[in-house]
Amino acid sequence: MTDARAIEGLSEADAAAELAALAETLLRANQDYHAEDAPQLSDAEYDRLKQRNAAVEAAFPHLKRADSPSDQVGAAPSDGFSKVAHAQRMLSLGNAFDAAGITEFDARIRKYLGLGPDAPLRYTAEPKIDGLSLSLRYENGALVQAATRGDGAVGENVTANARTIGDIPTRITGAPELLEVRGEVYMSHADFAALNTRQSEAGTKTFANPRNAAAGSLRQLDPSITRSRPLRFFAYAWGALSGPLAETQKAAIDRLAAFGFQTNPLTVLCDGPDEMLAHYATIEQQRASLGYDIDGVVYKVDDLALQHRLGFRSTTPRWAIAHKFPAELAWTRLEAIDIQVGRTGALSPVARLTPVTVGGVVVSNATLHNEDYIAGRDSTGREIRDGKDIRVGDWVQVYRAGDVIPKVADVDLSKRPANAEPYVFPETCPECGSDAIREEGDAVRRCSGGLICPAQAVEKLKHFVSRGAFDIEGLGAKQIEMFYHDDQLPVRTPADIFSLEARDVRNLTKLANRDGSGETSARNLFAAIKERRSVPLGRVIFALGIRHVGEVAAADLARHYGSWAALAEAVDLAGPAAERQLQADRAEARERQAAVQEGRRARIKPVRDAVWDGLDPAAHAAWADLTGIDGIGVTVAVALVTSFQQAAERASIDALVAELSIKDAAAPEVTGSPVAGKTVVFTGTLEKMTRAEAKARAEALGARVSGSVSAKTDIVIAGPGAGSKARKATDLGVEILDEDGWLALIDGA
Ligand code: D41
Repeated sequence: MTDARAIEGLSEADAAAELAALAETLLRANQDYHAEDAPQLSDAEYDRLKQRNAAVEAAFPHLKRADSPSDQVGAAPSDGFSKVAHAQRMLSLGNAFDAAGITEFDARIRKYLGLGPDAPLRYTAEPKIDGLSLSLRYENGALVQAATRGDGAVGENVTANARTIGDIPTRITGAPELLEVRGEVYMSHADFAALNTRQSEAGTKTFANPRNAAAGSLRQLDPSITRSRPLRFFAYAWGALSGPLAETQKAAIDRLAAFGFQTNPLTVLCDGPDEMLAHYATIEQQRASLGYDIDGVVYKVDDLALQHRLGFRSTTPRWAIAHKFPAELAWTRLEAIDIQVGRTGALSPVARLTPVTVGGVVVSNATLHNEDYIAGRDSTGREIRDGKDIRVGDWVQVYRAGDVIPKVADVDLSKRPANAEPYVFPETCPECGSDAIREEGDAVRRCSGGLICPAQAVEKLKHFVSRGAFDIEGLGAKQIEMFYHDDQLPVRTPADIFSLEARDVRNLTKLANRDGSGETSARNLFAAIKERRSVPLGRVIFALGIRHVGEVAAADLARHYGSWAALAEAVDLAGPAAERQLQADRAEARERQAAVQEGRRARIKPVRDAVWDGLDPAAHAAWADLTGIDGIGVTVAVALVTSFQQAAERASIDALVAELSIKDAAAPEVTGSPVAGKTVVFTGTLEKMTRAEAKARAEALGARVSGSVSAKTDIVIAGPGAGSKARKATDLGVEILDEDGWLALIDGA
């Protein structure tokens, strides 16, 4: 069974039996290795069995098991849950905070779908339960797996615990063969109060709020403890499916109810923003008497075919939004203002407060944003809080909305101590002493020390190992601090993480005096690091911690360039152009000022264009291509290119890349797509769908959509009014299609 070719001729029954045996052996091996600290298999044998398992699964995909070793992306550590990859990503929800946010949501959807303001469009509206989301996998009606959301792609396996929850059926009838049900685990107010009473009588930990209690109860290693906790579950969505549930959201939810799930009784259909807002008001009125915490209302497009057309952007569906309830407030004393230095050098003032309960959570720190905010001004110099500044000793209002960091919102001057002094914002970095500089037009003062500044270096490393970035098990913020300051085995740059094991010739990592870690945790750490040597491109880009390059921009860049080599080449080529861009911005500012002084109209375009004269055309093209990526503005592009040009930064990036095997940004799994991997450009007017939908559809079929035509372009889709881009395509000999030609090409794909 060592030879993958032996799969030819393997019967289905034998394959199923072999997968069962492999699952048992490999899961056992994981246990031995990570938990029991007594490996029974050699690494080579383990790898061989894992490959065999993957080969059999590839030949018989329908036989893949719910507990397949391929999905065990991180082995169960002795002190945690095993990880499972969600068959379909668990998305998150975009937020709106007021009525305008909801009318904009509706307008955005209509625009995307090309619907006029009067075309009928229905939504569901339901309370947003304040619990934690869970995905339940049913195969042939049997509950086979329950996983927490985790980072959306990978969650924790809490199957044994989920089985103890009364609202979660272990068997359902009439459902598709494969069904992933998604919903929220929560605790009622009454059950929460009773639990806390029991806990305090037993002298054990009490919980701050029902949400924490639910999370703490679900994440118990001993399922009998979870069983003793009064958890509940509302179903509100689904993931992977072997057959459709219904044609509308509401009907699909009703089917989940028919399978035996609890669904929220306050779910209604609405004909547009007016009805949605009316239902929001109704739910808000009932909030206090519901008996469980909710933090807003969720709206979803009802028609599932439209949901499908709308799709999602990065991690949030375009067809749903959460309308959050207003934040909660409390007053307390400001005891001190501390300055924290972030990974991009930003000096952030943090309020240290006399602890106060805001909406069930004790708050002792809050953000003060920046120096203008403390002084009572916004970024344009206008007054905020009627110009009241904030001083140490003041009585301040703390504001908390959902999970976001609490902020100091207001100050009560009548309670200001007589000796309170205006706050003086530091002009040097409190961590490294370098000048802290505030650029024109930037609200933030930044440490100029770069990687010399320990705070910046540490924060960059923490970002590097965080969720969404490298997410290395056993290497969190605390361990990073420790390793950063370690003289014998220092980790000062991301590359140092990957050379840790090789450098650790004296087995320092295992010494018990390091945070109590012993042999096992050292080995687990090295295994976790090794596992991350192979990473998807988007994660690497995000992990670099470049200013303005968040997860969404990183994903956009990865999709556009496809490989690290292509990205690095383009960014290097674009180098000289970024400098011109900054010059052009400065030239424009000068021209505007001069025009005001001379009492004439500013001539922006010629002034800006002049700056680009004589630039290497390749640099110009690379810059146009980069800034033409949808979602990548000039700000992101400048930040990206300049960070690659800074010597210390670049050395750190190159050293890291040398340690990694970076996985190309895989085109989405699309079989039979005629445009997978192709670079396409839309230009001119499209008549059958909006530009946004065309782009999303092309990307879903594995194409890269670019904003500018170059030799790398495969197809230009030119509608009426197409101009220079179509001409350029002709010059370069790039294939040009009209909209119908494009639709015919992708038809049925
Ligand atoms: O009640 C909720 N907390 C709730 C959460 C809900 N009623 N519906 C939701 N729908 C979704 C999508 C549209 C992405 C399926 C959600 C969530 N998501 C959600 N909760 C936490 C992250 C995402």
